[in-house]
Formats: sequence, C-alpha cells, structure tokens
Amino acid sequence: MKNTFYVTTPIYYVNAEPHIGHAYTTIVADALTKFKRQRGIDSFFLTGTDEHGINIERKAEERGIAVKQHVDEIVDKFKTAFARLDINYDRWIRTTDAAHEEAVQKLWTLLKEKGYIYKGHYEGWFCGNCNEFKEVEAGDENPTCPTHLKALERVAEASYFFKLSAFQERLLKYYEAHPEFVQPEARRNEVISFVKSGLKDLSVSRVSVKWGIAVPDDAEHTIYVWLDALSNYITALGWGNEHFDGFEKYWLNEVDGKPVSNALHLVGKDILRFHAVYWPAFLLAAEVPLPKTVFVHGMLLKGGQKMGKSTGNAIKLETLHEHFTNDMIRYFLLREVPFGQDGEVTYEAMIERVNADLANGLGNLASRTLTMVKNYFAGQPPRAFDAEADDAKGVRAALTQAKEKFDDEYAALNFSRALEAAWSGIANVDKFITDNQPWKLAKDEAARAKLEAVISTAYETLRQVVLLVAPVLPHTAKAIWQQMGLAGEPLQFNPREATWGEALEIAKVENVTPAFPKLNKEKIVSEIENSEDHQAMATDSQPNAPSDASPKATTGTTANPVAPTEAANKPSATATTPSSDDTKPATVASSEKIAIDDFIKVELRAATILEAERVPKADKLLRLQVDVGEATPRQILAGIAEYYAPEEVVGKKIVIVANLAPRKMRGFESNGMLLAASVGENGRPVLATFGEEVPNGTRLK
Ligand code: ME8
Repeated sequence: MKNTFYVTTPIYYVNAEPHIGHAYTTIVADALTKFKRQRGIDSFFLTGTDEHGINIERKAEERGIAVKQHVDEIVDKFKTAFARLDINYDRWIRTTDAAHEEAVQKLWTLLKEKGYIYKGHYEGWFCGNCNEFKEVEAGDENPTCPTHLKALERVAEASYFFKLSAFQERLLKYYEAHPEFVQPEARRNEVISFVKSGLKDLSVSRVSVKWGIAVPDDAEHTIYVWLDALSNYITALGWGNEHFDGFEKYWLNEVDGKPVSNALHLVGKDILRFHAVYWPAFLLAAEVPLPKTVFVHGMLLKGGQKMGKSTGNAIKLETLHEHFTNDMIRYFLLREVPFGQDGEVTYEAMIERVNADLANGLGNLASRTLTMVKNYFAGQPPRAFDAEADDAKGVRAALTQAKEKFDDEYAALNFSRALEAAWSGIANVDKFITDNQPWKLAKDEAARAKLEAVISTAYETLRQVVLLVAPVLPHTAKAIWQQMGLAGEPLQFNPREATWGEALEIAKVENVTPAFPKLNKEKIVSEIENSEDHQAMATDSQPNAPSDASPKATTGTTANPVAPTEAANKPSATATTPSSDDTKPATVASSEKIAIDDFIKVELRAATILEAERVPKADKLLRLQVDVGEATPRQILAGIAEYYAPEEVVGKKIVIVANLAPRKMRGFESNGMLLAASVGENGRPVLATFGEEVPNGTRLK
C-alpha cells in the first residue's frame, strides 16, 4: 500500500467574497496536510474555485462586466485571503482551466458511451444558489428554496439526464461495505436514508445557461455545474488530461489487489448529498475508484444561524486579521468547534480561548521555561535525564500518552480532542514546575542536580509539545523553536521520532519574548462592534438589505442601503433598531424596491411588551422583555426612550422582526427589533400595533 495522502476542500463559488466559513475548511485541510507531511507522508492538498453556472453569469451581468473578468477578480480575492492565512495548497484548480474543461468533456463522453447519459426533457423548479432542481409540493405555484428562501425558477427545456436511479442499490451496498466512506456516522445514516427513499435520474445539462462547459457534440447545452465541479477532484490530478500527472500517485491505491483511493474530501454539511450520492455515482459509472472518505463538517454559526453569503452574517476575514494572528484563528477554529459539529463563533469566545490556552497555556510555559534556562543556566538548556525525580518520570509518561492520543485523534480528524491532549501535557508540566519551585532550588547550590532535572523536563516537554502543535500553530511553533535554540523548523521533524531526552545540538537561549499577547476582551469587542464592517454586517443581515445578490458581496464596497436623514423627513414605515453607538432609527429609502422573496425572509411576529427599563448612559434606549409566544421572553433593545416612558409601553401589543441576528448594545443582547412608523421632522416613532386581539407569536405575512 502506498503511503500517500490526498486532501481536498470544496471548490468555492465565485459569487461572493471569501469569509470565515471558506477559511474554516481550508485551514483544516492545511493543518491536516502539515500533520501528514511532518510524519513523512507524501501529501497533496487541493483547493480552488467553482466558476460556472447561472448565478455567476448573473452576478457579472449585475456588475456590468464580462464574466471572465468577474471570476478572475473573485479568484484573486480568494487566493489573497488564503495566502494571508498561511494556507499552503499544492494546487488551485479553477473550473475555467482549459485542462479541467477538456477532462470534464472526456468524463461526459465516457458516461455517455457507457450508456449512463440520455437525452430527454426537463420541467421543474431550480435554485440558482444551490444549483439544484428542487422537489416542490403539488400545486405550489410560487415555491421558494428552503435554504435560500428565494423564489425558485421554473425551467422547462431539453436536457440530458444521468441514470442516477441505476445506482441506488450499488450505492447502498457501497455504504454498507465501506463505513469509512461517509463520516461522521450521523451523516452516513442521513445519506443512506436519502438513497433508500429512492433516486431519480438527474438532469445534467442546461440550454439556458451559457456560462459553462459545452456538452460534447451538442453545444446548445452546457454541462450541469455539479458534474463539472465535482470532477475537479480528479481532473486536478490529471485524470482525463495530459497536464498533470498526480492521478496515479495520489488518487489510486491498492488494497488486496483491488484499486481503491486514498482521497479525503472535506466538505460542509450543506453539500453532503452532492458528495456522498452524486459524486460516487458518477465515479461508479466511469469505473474510477471512489474516494476513501467524504468527511462532513458542521457549520460555523452566528446567533444560531449559518454564517454565509445568503444571510450576510459571516465574520469577515479582515476583521479577524485586525485583532487576531493567523495562529490564533487557526487554533480557535480547530480547538473550539468539534470537527463535524456546528459551532457558534463569537469574538468573546475567541479571545477567551486565546488568553487561556495560548497566552497563559503554551505561551506562559515557553516564557517561564526559557527564562529559567537563561537565568539559571546562562542560556544553555540542561539535558539531565538520568537521575529523574519520580514526578519528572510522571511528566514524561503523561506526555508520551498525550502524544499518542494527539496523533490518534488528529488522524481521525478529532482536532479538538487532539489539542486537548497536547494541552494536558502543558498542564502537567506546569504543575510539575510549580510543585518543584525551581526558583527556590536555584538559590541552593546543593539542589543543583534537582534544578537541572526539573528544567530539563520542562524544556523537553516544551520541545515535544511544540512539535505536536506546529501543524496548527506554524508561526508560533517556529518562533518558540528558535527561541529554544533548536536547529531547523518544527514542521521538519516527525514528533513520533523525537525521542525523549535525545542528544541534540542546542544553541544558547538568548531572547525570550512572549509567544502570544494577552488580549483585552472589552477593548477588542467594543472596537469590533463599532467598526464600519460590523455595522455594515449588521445592516446586511437586516431584512431590507440586499441578499447575496447584492453588488456589495462581489465588489467589497460597504454601501449602506439605509438612508436615515432622507427618510427622517418623511412619514414612512420604519423598522426601529438602534445602531450600536446611538439610537438613530434605520430606515429604507422608500424608492427602493424589493422582491417578494426578500420580504419572505423577514419573520414578523406579534408580541407583547412585558417589561421595560431605561439603559444606563443611553438616553434613547429602552430594554424590553417581550413575549413572542416562545418558552421564555426575549430581550429587545429599542431606540424609543425619548418618546416612550418605560411604564407607557408595558402591556402594549407590538410587531417585531423575530429572525434578526442578535446584536450587542451597551453590553446587552438584542434579539429582534420592533416596528414603528417614523413620523414628522424628528422621525418620532409610533409603535405598530393591531386593531384587534392577536395571539403572541402570530406571523405577519
Ligand atoms: O458549495 N461554516 O461552494 P460554496 C462552515 N461550489 N463552513 C462553511 C460555512 C460555514 N458557515 N460557509 C461556507 C459550494 N463554508 C460549491 C462546492 S465542490 C465540488 C463545489 C464552507 O462557496 C464549507 O466547506 O458555497 C461549505 O461546504 C463550502 O464552504 C461551500 O462553499
């Protein structure tokens, strides 16, 4: 069996700028590749961009530029963002690469020759964002996409079909025989039950989409984007084209005389079915060995909602870079969110994690150990392991265990648990240092041997831990390694071969600088909350903001659709939510038109104000507890305090926007906003209410 490793990320759509979600999968792939390489495994890491399809065609049209120019610009943004995160991929595939296009046409021809593609006619409902036809309830004439909440498009045209239905049994057998194929287990079960429910043939060409790869011998049609995009995982290695020669080496493997693949696809759960059903069916049809594993991770959430371009609530990479180093971002994402599960991301949690684990944990171990080497041993680390004290033996034994656990968990993609194991090594040696009080031993000539043993153990533990964490914290690991006087770089050494106390040439420890600064939570959070990006982001996620079709997503401008001064002069319907710094009502210019599917996104509900109080040092804010028919009341901050006394609003029936992402203001979280008309010169808010009794929680449509 060959010892190679091949990992891929999804190839990202070029209809929006990269955000933390894209960075997440790609950082994981990078940290995994570094881990494998450190252990001597020949590895290949592929990422790239998915550039065809109706949505991208439209995006360029909206921007008034050629599609090629549009995709080139967004690809550059992705590449720059990933380079900034120290992501070292081996190849960036673009579905507009000539070699890829050529290979996809070969795959098409192969599937057709084998009898799996036939021509027919398609009628159905299509979502351009999912690039998928959707099942719709009979009689629904205005269906919306359940993911994007946008109106589906009716498509009725000639189409080629892939005989997916012919693969139902073969797929089920394959899942059964290869439990490692779809992971984690819960996703595997989901896929199995989906396939058991029946597979229909798949429409795999479009005549109305021009921006795509032409169907061989029928150039009226373009190839369905998912067939085009999924193929990237093999075309990038040279399958079906002459331009690359990695297919044999990285895709193919042999076990018990049978061809199998080593490939690992990392994907988010949003695209599970494409990878776990369609892709293996295409490969089975083409008689190409299936990837070893499709590992499906969860979604990064904000306020319980998936971060993404449709919701406009994704944390921007620039904001992260302003306040956190790359290593902090990488560590947080791998440590905080168990890989495979959804995870809420907040700046507060990031800062707490950085301070506890990086500044206090690893950083503190490095600086206290190296400072003692400098002060007590003139910078030359002692290597005295013969006469180890019993407790030093304990530290060593625990570290050996931690190393094994780290490798096992990491290889199984349990990054969080792997890091926890490494940090248990840190906690152990920290306690050992504190228990032995080397600062006291240093004052006693007779305790010199003991001091040597203690510092040797601390230094050696640090060395081993730095080797372990290097794939996750490449910069910091290297910086600490250099400060330790060690030669080379930690990523060059296999931790499994680094034996405890081995003879090493070590230069003198000269400068000891903290590996991580301690972050000031209040300061950073308030800076982020007051930043332009954050304001724009909060506005984006409001119902009247343009959806992911907005030019903002592609051009990076932070144009704000809200026009408070203009609207304040006219009586108009106003959604009253305070901005973070004061309580100016945000209003939509009345000339702006929105589509019905934009409106459907807004969840308006009837509610009753149960409690109200003023917010200290915020003249315009009232803090309300509101009954929306849920198990517990919600807190909403409203900018109405200048016009309504708290006791005046208690008991009032109001209308709220119930699906607004939470925002923090003056230290309080606001979970929604109430509706009011903005009347007169000053935009006096008049609360919207009902003419007759309506139960709390009732939706307005
Ligand atoms: O789906 N949390 O591209 P895409 C975690 N082009 N990961 C997230 C995330 C979030 N909130 N948001 C995005 C496509 N991702 C297709 C793929 S592959 C042949 C074609 C990550 O730009 C995650 O990996 O919509 C998710 O699966 C992917 O970005 C979707 O990227």
